[in-house]
Amino acid sequence: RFSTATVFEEPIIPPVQVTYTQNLINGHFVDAASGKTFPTYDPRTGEVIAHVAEGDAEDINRAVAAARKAFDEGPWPKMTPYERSRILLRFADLVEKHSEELAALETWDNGKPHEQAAKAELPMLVRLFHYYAGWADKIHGLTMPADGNYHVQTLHEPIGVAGQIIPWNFPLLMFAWKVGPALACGNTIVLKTAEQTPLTALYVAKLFLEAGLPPGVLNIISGFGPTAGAALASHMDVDKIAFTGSTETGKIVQGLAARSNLKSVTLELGGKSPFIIFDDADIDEAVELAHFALFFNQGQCCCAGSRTYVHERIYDEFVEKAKARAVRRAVGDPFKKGIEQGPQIDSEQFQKVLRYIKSGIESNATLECGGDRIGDRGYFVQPTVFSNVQDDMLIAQDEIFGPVQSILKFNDIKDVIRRANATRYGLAAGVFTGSLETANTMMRALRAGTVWINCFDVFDAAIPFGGYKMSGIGREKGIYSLNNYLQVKAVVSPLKNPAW
Ligand code: TXE
Repeated sequence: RFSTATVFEEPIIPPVQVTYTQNLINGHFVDAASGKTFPTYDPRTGEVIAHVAEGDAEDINRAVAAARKAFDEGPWPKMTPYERSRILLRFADLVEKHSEELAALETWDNGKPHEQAAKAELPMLVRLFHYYAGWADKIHGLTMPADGNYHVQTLHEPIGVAGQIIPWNFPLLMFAWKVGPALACGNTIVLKTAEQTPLTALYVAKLFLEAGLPPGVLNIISGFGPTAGAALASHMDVDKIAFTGSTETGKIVQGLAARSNLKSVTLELGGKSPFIIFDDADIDEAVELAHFALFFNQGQCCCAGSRTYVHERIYDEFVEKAKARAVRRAVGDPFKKGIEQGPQIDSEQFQKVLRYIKSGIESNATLECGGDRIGDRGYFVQPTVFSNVQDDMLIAQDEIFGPVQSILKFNDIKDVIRRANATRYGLAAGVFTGSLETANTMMRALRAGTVWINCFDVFDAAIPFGGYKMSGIGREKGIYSLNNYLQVKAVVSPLKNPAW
């Protein structure tokens, strides 16, 4: 039933080579202080792609020292905003020029469909840096009237050294969401990539150097969370930490920040986003959108529509069609044209997804299709659909982060609002309806950082993204993301001659 044939063929050789595997510190690619390396794997086969430098606390120290110097002594924060903007634009042009290699490297390291990387993610990467280049010279404070004879103004200044920890599901886009605003605002950076996907950030960091970014402004460390990541979050010379990943690790990062120097923290964490389909919806469109909302990127999206609520009047028809769509999903070598779904990122995530599928079966949800791995190597999972899912089942509560759709039934708008909001998460929500009134009610009632009406996963450089509740703190992208990387200084001086 699934397009398994492709999975068993010899994997397509990626049209790219691995060039950069060392850490980038102060403008130079260097080995880890310990001399250690760790392997990064091809999720199609589980085979090693390359060994990369394994950064730990000492490498973080060195990178932070470089970033500190680049911030305190310049030239970065002292350059004119226009000069900074030009470097960001030159970088975006270089990314565009190297899009093919970058898309191939992203697919190789991550397993996502190459068409998705090449046609959607690389253009978005370029777009994001154009967007932030546009902000660089438009950041400024205010003047305000105050009681008494005073001239009052605010300066919007960079925070300093930003520590950034990113996940593996969108390695390049997560890089852009973090690095773009931090640089536009004049900060310097130490970024730790996810241990599963270290390759593309190193490649684009080289492009940044080519674009004229001064040494020490952007430092990239490959390495693991409890060592390199924890060292960054607890470093006394880091002024701000931005993290994307699981809610559990987000709590650790916030704790480390609090226990060290109280650096400011922004977090983009997990989700269990509802996608709610009313009975006035076009069923075929709703099925396709709900399928996309969940299965996109192998289900490895923090905002995945992972609780599909369907009105009881259209429930049976919806389930039949959702199942048919999942069975048709083209799974296989992500380098192959037309493939919609590649492997999960690694063995740990693969096992986690299979465990949740087992839990769904054991809790008596109806397994409509899928439920198992595909093939006997790599981390391919059958597109899986459960119906008759109840709110208290684990598969309706936890973030599965895989190609597993849970379809729940509702019959009343008040009831579905309550159930949709009854979660510790609040990242995103989707609503599908033909009624303006229903849409208006839902967009206000849902407690989530994004509400998509009759669409899902619409991302744009200008649209803010972030979570309510345990899905995070702060917003990335758009004008709101600048707040994460700026502090406000109030400047007050007496007016000697108020008549002027
Ligand atoms: O996440 P972690 P993992 C969710 C998803 C997934 C689960 C586990 O449900 O199944 O998290 O994935 C670094 N101090 N999301 O284990 O641990 C780590 O090295 C400092 C949602 O990959 O949160 C990596 O760079 N840093 C999500 C980053 O944190 C630490 C994206 C994310 O890893 C650390 C990914 C520590 N003690 C997973 N421990 C989303 N919101 O998009 C780990 N890290």
